[in-house]
Amino acid sequence: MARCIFHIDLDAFFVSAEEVLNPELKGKPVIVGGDPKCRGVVASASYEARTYGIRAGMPLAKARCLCPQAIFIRSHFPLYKDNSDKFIKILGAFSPHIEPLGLDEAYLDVTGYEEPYGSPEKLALAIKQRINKELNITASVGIATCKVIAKIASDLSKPDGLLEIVPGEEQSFLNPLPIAILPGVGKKTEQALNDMGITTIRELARLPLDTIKGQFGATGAVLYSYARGIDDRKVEMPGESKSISQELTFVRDTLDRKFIEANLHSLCQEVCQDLCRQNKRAKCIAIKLRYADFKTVTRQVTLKEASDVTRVVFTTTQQLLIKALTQQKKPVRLIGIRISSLVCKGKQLPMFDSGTKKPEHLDKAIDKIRSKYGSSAIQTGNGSSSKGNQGKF
Ligand code: TTP
Ligand code: MG
Repeated sequence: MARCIFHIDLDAFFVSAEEVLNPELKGKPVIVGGDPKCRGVVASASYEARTYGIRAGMPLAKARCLCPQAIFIRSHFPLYKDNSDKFIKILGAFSPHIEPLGLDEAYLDVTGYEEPYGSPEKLALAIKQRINKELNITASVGIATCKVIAKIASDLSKPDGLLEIVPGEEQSFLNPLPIAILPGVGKKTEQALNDMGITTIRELARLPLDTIKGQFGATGAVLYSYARGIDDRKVEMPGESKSISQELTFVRDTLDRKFIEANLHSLCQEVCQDLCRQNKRAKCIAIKLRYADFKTVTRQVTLKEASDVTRVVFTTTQQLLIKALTQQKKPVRLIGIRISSLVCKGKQLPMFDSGTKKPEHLDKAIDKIRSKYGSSAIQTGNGSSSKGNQGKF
């Protein structure tokens, strides 16, 4: 039996969440990402802003050049997380087979669950309406027999769209589309395919498996299937994260060690909070430094015992930082931290003496306060002067 897969993606998510709080923003070119005088990038652009050519990932300064009247807003992650949790909960009411991706999109396998609604389209409309009613945000839905086509369909239907590719129509839907629309075709692959004279999925689908595999290896085999509308991947909860990372670009390149350390401490707090939420400890700790000339170095150590204690993680990264700064005396543009080799915490280890437990208790108390009142609600001594644009390692 053919499967019925939905891909559901909220429209201009960060901007939409801001518009709910401030309806005056509606209908205007709005950009979430931060102050255009700073060096961040566009996280989300309203559809009005997109008419000026503004896209996610574009430097804010460039966005301002393209649309000087645009309204720029800083990101508010607790707000987006809250909306995201509600979004996933709504989807779970329609089918238990859910695969969230990022904050604002998910696959839903609704095979069999569409029957009470009369058709997949009617079920999709019910989901869209519920999201709109509860979150006041529009969503776009792609319906198909597999994930890759459902994803492309929802992308093409945006905003506030609904596009169903009925069984048997997969190839004719894909044929005229540009290759760049296929997941897995990045800039390099696109260029390599263009060099082979291939610009549409129809042309890609004509390539023999050996040719495409010879050129792109395992990715080639996947593209071969996708170009034919073949994708057997199940809708399933993603595996647990193997690492956690955070990074920060400073507003100005800096040599000020105390300032870098204070920001490093904030990043350590954030990753340790994430660790605690996942009930894990980390053994491997790494820092990343990008200098003003964009040269990037990483330094890593493995702890004797896995930890989720901010103080332990910070002290370790601080030592790595001092070593790196002593080796290269150049202004720093970006600092990042990544913790990996994550192990499940299980029950409390009996070996801890009360002195070791104290920082752990402190972390937990801080974590509780922050999850209730936001991450700026409480700071410890080191982390009071974060200035920059935060993202992933
Ligand atoms: P997307 O769903 O890719 O984008 P979007 O929801 O803003 O717009 P669309 O209508 O096209 O779906 O990403 C979801 C959110 O993730 C987005 O609102 C902000 C965040 N994000 C970033 O922070 N950086 C990025 O480069 C991208 C693509 C998204
Ligand atoms: Mg979206």
